[in-house]
Amino acid sequence: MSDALRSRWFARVHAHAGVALDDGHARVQGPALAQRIGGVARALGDEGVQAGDRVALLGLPSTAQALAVLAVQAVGAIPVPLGTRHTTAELQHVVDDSGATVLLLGAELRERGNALASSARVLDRDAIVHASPSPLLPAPGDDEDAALLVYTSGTTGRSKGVVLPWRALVGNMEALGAAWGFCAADRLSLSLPLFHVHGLCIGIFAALLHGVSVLLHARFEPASTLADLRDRGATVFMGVPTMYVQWLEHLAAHPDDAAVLARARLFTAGSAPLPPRVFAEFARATGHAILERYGMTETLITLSNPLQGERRVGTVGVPVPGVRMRIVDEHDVEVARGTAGELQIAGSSLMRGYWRDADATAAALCGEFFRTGDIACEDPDGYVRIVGRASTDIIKSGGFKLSAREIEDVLREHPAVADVAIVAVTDARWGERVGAAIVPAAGAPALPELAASIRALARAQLADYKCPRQIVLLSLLPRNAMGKLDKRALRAQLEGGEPGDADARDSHT
Ligand code: MLC
Ligand code: AMP
Repeated sequence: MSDALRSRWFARVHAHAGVALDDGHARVQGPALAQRIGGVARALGDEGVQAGDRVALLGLPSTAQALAVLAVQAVGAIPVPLGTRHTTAELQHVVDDSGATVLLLGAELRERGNALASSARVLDRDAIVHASPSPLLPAPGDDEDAALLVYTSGTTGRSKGVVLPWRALVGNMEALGAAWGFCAADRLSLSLPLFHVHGLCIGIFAALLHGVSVLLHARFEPASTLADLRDRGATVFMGVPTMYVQWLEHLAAHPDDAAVLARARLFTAGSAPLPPRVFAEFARATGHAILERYGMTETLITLSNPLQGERRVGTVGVPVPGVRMRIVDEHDVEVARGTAGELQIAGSSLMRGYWRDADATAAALCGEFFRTGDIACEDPDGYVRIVGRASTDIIKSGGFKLSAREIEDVLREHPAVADVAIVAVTDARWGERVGAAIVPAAGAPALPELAASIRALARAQLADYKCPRQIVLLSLLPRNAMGKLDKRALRAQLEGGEPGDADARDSHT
C-alpha cells in the first residue's frame, strides 16, 4: 500500500504558482487554486459528503465544474462525471448504478438534473463552489483508492462504470504530460467534455500536474480556440478527429486563420482514428503534424506518437512509459510483428475494474493484460497501427463510444419496427455514423414518416449523438449460413458497397 502518487497530486496543486483554470468568466490561479479546492471540500464535508461516497456531477466544462471534481476527490469521495448530452433515463442509470448519494448540479443543466427521480441529494454546484477559501487538507487515502468513476459504453446495452485509481490517473498523466513536454509555459485550449477521460484526465489532471494552465470552453467552436491562441497565450490544442475536420472547414472559409494556428506549440488527437487526409491537410495549412495517440477509458492513454522524432500518419505511436502491450491471436498467443491481432495492454495505467461487476472485469482481462477489442499491427520499428475492431456492436462517432445493442433495444420498442440492426457506417465527418437497418412491421408508414418517428423515439431516450443518421428499410436482415446476423455485410450495404435488397434509404448530415 502506498499513497505516493495521490499525495504527489495534492502537493502539485499547491506547487505551481502560475497555474490557472480559466473559462472566461471565472479564473482561479496559483495558491488560490488549492485554497478554493480546500474551501469547496470543506463545504462538501459540511453537507455530509464522506470518503468513499460517490458524488455525481452534471455540468458543462467550466472552472466551477473542474473545481467541483477536484474538491470531491479532496474529501476522499469519488467523482462520477455525468454525460451532458445524455437523457434523463441515461443519467438515471449512472446515478443508480454508481449509488451516488449526492448530485452536484450546475445551473446550466438544472432542468435535466432536477428531472432525475434520484435517490441522490441534489446540491447546487455553484453555491458549493462559491464557499469561502480554506486550506486544502486532503483526506488520507491510498493509491489504489478510486480517483474517478467514469461510465463508458460496451458491447452490452447499458454503460459500465470504470474505476480509475490514483495509481493509474496520476502515473499515466505524469508520464503522458512529460512525453508531450507539458510545462508551466504552456496553456491548453480545452473544448472537450469533462465526462470522458480525454477531456477530464488529460485536460485537467495531466495539465495541472505539469503546471499547464487550462482555458476551458463549454463547447467546441473554432473561433473560441483561435481567440485563445491569438489573444490568451494558448500553446496546446487537444481534440478528437472530428474537431480537426471542423478546423479544416473553418480554414477553408477563413484561410488567414492558419497563421494563428501555426503559432501553437502542439496539436494532439485521439479517441478515434485520425484520417490521413485530415493529418495531411492540417499539416499543409498550418505546418503542424498532429500528434496522434491512442487510449481507452479502462486503460487511459497507452500509445503515443513522439513529441520529438517522427509522428507517423496512420499510426498511434509506441507505448507510453509504464505501459506494456502485446498483439495476440484468437488464442491469446502473441503474433509475429506485422501480423494483425487483438491489442492487449498491461501496466500501471489500467483501471481497478468495472464498478461492482467482477464478472465483466474478469472477462475483460487475460492475466495481467486488458483485452481492448481493438485490432492492431506493428510496423517493423514498433509503431502501432489500429486497423479495426473485434466487435461489430461498438461504434465510435465523433470520439464518443456507442453500443449498437443499446440503440437496438430502444428502437425495437417502436410499434412499426419488426426487426432492427444498428451498425457503424464510415463517415467523413464523424469517423463512423450510426446506421439503422429496419425491417418494418406490417402496415408501417412509408420511409420519411417512419424515419422521423424512429428518430423522435431515439431522441427521447438516448443522447443526441446516438440517434441514427442513416436509416434503411430492408425486407430481411442479412444473415450468414448459421442464421447469425451478418453486421459486416450490413455495414457494406449501408456504405453503398453492395446493392443489397434495400428498398428505401434515408440519411441526414
Ligand atoms: C454532436 N453531434 C453528433 C456528435 N456530436 N453526432 C454524432 N456524433 C457525435 N459525436 C450532433 C448533434 O446531435 C447535433 O445533431 C449536431 O451534431 C450538432 O451538435 P453540436 O453539439 O453543435 O455539435 P458539436 O459541438 O460540433 O460536436 C461535435 C464534437 C462533439 C466533435 C465537438 O461530438 C464532441 O465533443 N466530441 C468529443 C467526444 C469525446 O470527448 N470523446 C472522448 C472519449 S474518451 P442534430 O441532428 O441535432 O443537428 C476516449 C479515450 C481516448 O475515447 O483515447 O481519448
Ligand atoms: P472509450 O471507451 O470511449 O474510452 O474509447 C476507447 C476506444 O477509442 C478504443 O478502444 C479505440 O477503439 C478508440 N480509439 C482511441 N484512440 C484512438 C486512435 N488514436 N485511433 C483509433 N482508435 C482510437
